[in-house]
Amino acid sequence: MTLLPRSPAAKTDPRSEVERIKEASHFLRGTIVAGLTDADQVQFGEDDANLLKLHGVYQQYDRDTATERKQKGIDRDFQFMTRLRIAGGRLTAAQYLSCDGFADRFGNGTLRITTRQTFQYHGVLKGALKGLLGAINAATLTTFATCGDVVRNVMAPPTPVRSPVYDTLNQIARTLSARFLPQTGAYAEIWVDGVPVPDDGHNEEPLYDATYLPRKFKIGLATPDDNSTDVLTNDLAVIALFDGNRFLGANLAVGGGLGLTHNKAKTYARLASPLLFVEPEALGDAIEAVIKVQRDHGDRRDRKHARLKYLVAEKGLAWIKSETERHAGRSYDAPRPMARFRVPDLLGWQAQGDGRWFLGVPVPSGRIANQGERRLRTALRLLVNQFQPGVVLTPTQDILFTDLAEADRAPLEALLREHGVALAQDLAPVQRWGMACPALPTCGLALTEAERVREPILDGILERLTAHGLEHEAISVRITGCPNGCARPYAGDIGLIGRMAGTYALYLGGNFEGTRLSTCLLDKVAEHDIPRVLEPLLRDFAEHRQGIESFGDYCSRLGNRHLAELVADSLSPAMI
Ligand code: SRM
Ligand code: SF4
Repeated sequence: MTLLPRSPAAKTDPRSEVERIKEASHFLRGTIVAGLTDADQVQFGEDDANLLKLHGVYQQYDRDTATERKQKGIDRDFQFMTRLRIAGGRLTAAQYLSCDGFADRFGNGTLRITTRQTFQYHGVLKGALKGLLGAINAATLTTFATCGDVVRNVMAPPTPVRSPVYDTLNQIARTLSARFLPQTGAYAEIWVDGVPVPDDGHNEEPLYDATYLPRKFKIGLATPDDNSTDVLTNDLAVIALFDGNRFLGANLAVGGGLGLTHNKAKTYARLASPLLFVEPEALGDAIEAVIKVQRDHGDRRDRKHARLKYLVAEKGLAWIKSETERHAGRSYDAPRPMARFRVPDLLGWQAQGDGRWFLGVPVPSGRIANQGERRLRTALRLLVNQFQPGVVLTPTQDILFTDLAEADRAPLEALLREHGVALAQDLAPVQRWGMACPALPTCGLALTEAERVREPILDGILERLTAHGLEHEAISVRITGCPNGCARPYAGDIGLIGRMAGTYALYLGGNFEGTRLSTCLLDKVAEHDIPRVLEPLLRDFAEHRQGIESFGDYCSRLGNRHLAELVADSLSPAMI
């Protein structure tokens, strides 16, 4: 890939290269249009590849074939991942069917539900990008600002129970998502044939300015009764408080984020800390004020130190609050006391509260695909076509179909079964709650497999659980191909985090409610050793757990020293 020569001024600029690229891009235009029309190149130059992220497009290559191609002297097989923006994961039936159709027309024939409640396409070729993004926009959806240094897809509890509480949460998610969308005309110009805006120095971004934010900025919503979003892992967590159905306002918590680098203590996972309470009508302004604090003070020199979490940890909450108040021009109350977080299980059939039903269908690793006898993608397309349900994508990479009548239940279930789709009741809890990121072959940062080994790893753990009568235990295992934490592995009971080919760091002791992070017990466990290493812990848990404590709570209570003693006999020196 070509890297533009740096200007003399850039040599003395302490900011990261990405800052220069954003600033020079004329509000995200760069030379993307020229790159798109250059039929001789199957990829974009490095600067445009960086800018494309803000348009929701990631330049990738097929890592499965890269070595062989290199040996043959052929360049990598470049292709693109494209991510949608779907606030709170809500889609209409028509939008779902459009998205499904695009997978064949433009992608690799699969749709992937992400851990932030949206869809990704993989395997899109450069020549198909314009068609795909145009079609997505025609379906009243967008890919704009789903990657890069901006406010990302806003998460909200997927629970489709019909109540003023969930209506309010979804309304807030949609409003925030729209409010913090970049204002530049670049996206419309490039992908939906908008009218080009001349570069006359006009600032198209009143909030973000020419260099946007120092880093990605994630917002999630929850209530104490429903933390399906793992809300405290976001840069900014909005915890809405209700008195019955009356929205009282929200506690804002700041500085969550999971990405870290193995063995680099300066990088770490962190849960958001409560900052302030804000009334309903002032919520958007308070959030904007926090974004401005990060915009102005986040580290623009070192991208590994640029998330809001480092600012919060280093400057302290009092400083963040006073800067937020300065931007908002008012003071805020301290956060209000909250009940303990809970996380509902949304899979299977459940009443919606208005006489209708919703069905939660498990989607392993979020991959909606036809694989052998399991024709999940076909089944879901037929289901949506026939029953016209509402569709909700969940933070656990599953899918909910809403607004179904009692009479729909039997034929709908029969349709899924005819296509070999496993329903919630066919799976053990450990299989239902397991998550994995895409990792190989698409993710350029993957050190190991994740999605492709999820099933064998969970099967191995389930075997050991069953041996100790724990097969009905709700344990969440989260697997990632590197320590960036895309499947939130530090927030579950068991985190398996790619270390180097075939080996994983074992993290234990997070909790289901998302209020405690796990810690690293073992540094390098080979994939095939994972069930064997967990065995003594599961045995001890079955024998000595206190009351109904969860596996994560048990591990946290024992602490790493005690856990290490328990696993000592099953270790080889390489694992420690
Ligand atoms: Fe992520 C980068 C996939 C949720 C932390 N993430 C990536 C990239 C784009 C790789 C890259 O930069 O080249 C991955 C694309 C892989 C592929 O082939 O599709 C990728 N992240 C994903 C998804 C698809 C994983 C999934 O299993 O669904 C999730 C898409 C969410 C979305 O719809 O927007 C996804 N990523 C997350 C989460 C979880 C969350 O947000 O709830 C995290 C941890 C929370 C956080 O942000 O701290 C996460 N992704 C990262 C990081 C580490 C950021 C950091 O602060 O260090 C990176 C690397 C980076 O940004 O430099 C990353
Ligand atoms: Fe890629 Fe790492 Fe994220 Fe997995 S956790 S998708 S390997 S960046």
